[in-house]
Amino acid sequence: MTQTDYDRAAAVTELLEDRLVGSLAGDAGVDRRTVLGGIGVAGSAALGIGSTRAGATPGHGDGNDHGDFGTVDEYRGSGFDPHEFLTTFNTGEDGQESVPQRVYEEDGRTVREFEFTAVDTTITIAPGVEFEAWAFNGQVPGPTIRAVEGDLIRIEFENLGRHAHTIHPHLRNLSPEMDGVPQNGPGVLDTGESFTYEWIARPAGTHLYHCHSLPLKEHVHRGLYGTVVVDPDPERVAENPREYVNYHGPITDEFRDLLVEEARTRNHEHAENDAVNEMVMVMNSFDTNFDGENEVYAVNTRAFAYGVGETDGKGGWRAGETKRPIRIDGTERQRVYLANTTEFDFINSFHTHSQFFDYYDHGTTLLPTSKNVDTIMQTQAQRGIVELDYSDHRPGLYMFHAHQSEFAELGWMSFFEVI
Ligand SMILES: [Cu+2]
Repeated sequence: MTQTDYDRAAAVTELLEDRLVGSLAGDAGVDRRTVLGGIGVAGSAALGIGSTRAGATPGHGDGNDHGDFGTVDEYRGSGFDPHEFLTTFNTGEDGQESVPQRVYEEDGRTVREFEFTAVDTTITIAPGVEFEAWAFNGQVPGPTIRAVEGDLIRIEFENLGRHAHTIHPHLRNLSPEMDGVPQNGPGVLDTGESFTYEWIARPAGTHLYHCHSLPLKEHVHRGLYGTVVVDPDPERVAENPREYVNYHGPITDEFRDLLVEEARTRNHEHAENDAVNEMVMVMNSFDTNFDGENEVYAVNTRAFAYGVGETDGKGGWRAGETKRPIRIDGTERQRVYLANTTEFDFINSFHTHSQFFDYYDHGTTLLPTSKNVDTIMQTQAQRGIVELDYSDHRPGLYMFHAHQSEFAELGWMSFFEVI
């Protein structure tokens, strides 16, 4: 890849980003200095507060009478980094500082315990463009939880936001009180209230959690969502191989071994997993003027975060450059845990240039549900696993993006940099 190619990619990214930021001029939360002067300084959140609160009021079912208990300023500038988020899995043993967590045995079962809060906060979704979010642990998307099939996920949840929230898991959960909906168990949790959710991690796959308070679309769109990655247990796969395949033929010993081997590569406690480069991509969107349509689209919140910024053309990025492609080792297998939390649009998509990939819908099978495709779509809350192999590609930049052209131009456009 030559200097020119990087320069061109940077120019395209910059053009799209400038156009996006320009198009938001006048919307809530946009820093006018950035719009007018092109200065990449985030600020002026105050511009957005009045109008976004007004936008939150109509039809609001969970009350807004808790005064100013909220923690608007607490997490501002916490420096959410889409690149860091991409590869951070909270397993109880390892994860983010903003997520207190621990792992221990209880009644013969592994418990992975996390402390979650819901807070009102301000997040940056493009240079100078801020969004008044409701967020788990101050970040959008919320922390990625990772467990092994059969583990107990225990979440001590405290609502520090101004609105009533819940955590609803997309897992096979047998206890109605743990479903995180208004009509069961604790129902919605008002400001200052706490509840401990317990879910068995099952089935294996890529799943979601999100707030289920009403109005639902606002509680989701404001940022209260995240993913739960459940790693398959190779021993269980050996005993119940049928549950992990979309295949009706005979299961030979060889086939069983193949499935067990695949399960090991998916399980973070097995050495085979180290050979796979794993990433979490949450496709999300933001309605910055609260008109019921999205103005900004992204993977992991920041528009064009994985675009091309200023480079030295030799594989080095300018110091402090937050916009950069996802650098991958071409010899490694690439695995993307992909989820769609886009509100207001029914479908989002994932398209790779110069590459075809395997896709595992919901990640619940160990055989691909789509093989050799370059585009897949996900409806709201759908998720899956994308597996990519760039081992025969020449080093350089390979674009991937939503193949709704509009989404790509409004932020959901990225590059892999194969090295
Ligand atoms: Cu909520």
